[in-house]
Amino acid sequence: MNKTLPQALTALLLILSVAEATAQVEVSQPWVRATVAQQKATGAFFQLKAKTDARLVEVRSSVAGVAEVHEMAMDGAVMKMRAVPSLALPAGQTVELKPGGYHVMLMDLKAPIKAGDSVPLTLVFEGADKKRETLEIKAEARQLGSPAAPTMAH
Ligand SMILES: [Cu+2]
Repeated sequence: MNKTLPQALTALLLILSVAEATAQVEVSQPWVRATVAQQKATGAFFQLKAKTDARLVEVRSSVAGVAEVHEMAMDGAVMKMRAVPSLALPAGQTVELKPGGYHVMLMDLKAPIKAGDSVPLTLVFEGADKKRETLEIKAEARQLGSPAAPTMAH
């Protein structure tokens, strides 16, 4: 009897610490740029903060056939974007995905994304120990800028 309670407590603490360990990366302010008719690609943006060194290695969404992490880079005088295999998330540092910077490209959209829509995103993170963690989030679609604004070219 004397032994079982501490054992139960130890087991409980273990469960609690495991539960805490699963939330390694915090996602805040997720949003997706709403699209206009015929637009087949758009960007998803959010802030990431990892407790320990991690990487964003994969993004999926049921609204898009393809989802990639992109970076913007100057190619001569032209700003271009390209896919990156993963995005480093140094421990404790906020990494912002935003227009003009890193972003998640949602391509091959199955339907237009209207302002106010809730867009499901699945983010896969990999820790320094190679363990993977999957996070499901919802990003609100927002209309930014005019529809006539040039769309990002790939
Ligand atoms: Cu892009």
